[in-house]
Amino acid sequence: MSQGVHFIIGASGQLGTELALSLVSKGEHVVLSDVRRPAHQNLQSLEYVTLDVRDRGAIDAALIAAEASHVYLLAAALSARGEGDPEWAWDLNMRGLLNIMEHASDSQTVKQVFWPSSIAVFGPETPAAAPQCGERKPTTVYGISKNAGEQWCAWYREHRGVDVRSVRFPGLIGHRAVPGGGTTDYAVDIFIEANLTGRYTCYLNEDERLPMLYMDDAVDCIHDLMAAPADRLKVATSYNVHGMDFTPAELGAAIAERVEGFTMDYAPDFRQAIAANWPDSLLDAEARADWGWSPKIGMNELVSIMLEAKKVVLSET
Ligand code: AKB
Repeated sequence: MSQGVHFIIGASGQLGTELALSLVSKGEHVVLSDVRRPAHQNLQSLEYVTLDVRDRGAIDAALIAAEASHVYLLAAALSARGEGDPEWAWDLNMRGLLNIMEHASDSQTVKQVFWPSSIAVFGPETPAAAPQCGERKPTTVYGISKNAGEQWCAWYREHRGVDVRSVRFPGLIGHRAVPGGGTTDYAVDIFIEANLTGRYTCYLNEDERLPMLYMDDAVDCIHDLMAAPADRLKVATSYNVHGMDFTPAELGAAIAERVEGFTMDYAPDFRQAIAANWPDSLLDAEARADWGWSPKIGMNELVSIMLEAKKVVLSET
């Protein structure tokens, strides 16, 4: 790995928690920041800074003090929550990104930035299996901000020499921290409820297929992309990365095979309309060719891992 200072913004969230745990396990120097302290017990003793990513002065001060070399900007308002407060979501997602890009443009210490985009950049006109260059007409505030963010990243790379790297994540499923505010969150909630109550009411239609990715593959994806030689990265915006895809009914059936008596019903809400505009799967040949993207976990292994790990989710978050 890099032997620098890895500064995670949004370190108390679902992906931030997992990335921090992984970097620590690799012996890296990690500094955490968020608007609330990390809940995971294994992160309690790490350096932590309370930071609002919209505050440029605070960003500059924290990154300089930490001598950050690698910045991971994971703080964001996700799709479902963003629709309830569009201006706040746009401000958080865009101001945060521009603050980091401006800082990185001027910094002598920041070498690389990671910023996640999302399947939310796609829209109803994108083919069900979304190509790397598929039509991007997002329908949510979150998707609009990710789409604009992809172009901003390309601009800062081209005009200011910022080494910013990015992928379009599908729904992320892990057991060391819970998600919040996303449309794909059902695929984590279902495991918690399967273990607690043996039943789950899904807010999406039973046949709403979405792309998903197991968290360890997502974290490896970040490590691999950050380690890739810059001259191998041909995509100017964000790389499609695909792990698996399934419908709520397929996931429920796989859980029912392992949890006796598990039942599921459906009460679709506003999140169904968001999901309906997203692709079923992502075509990720460019990520595979350019930097060796190769996920390991499919749906059946995921179900086994998540059911096995139930106590971790409930006790550590
Ligand atoms: C969401 O559901 O908003 C996120 C995403 C797909 O980016 N998980």
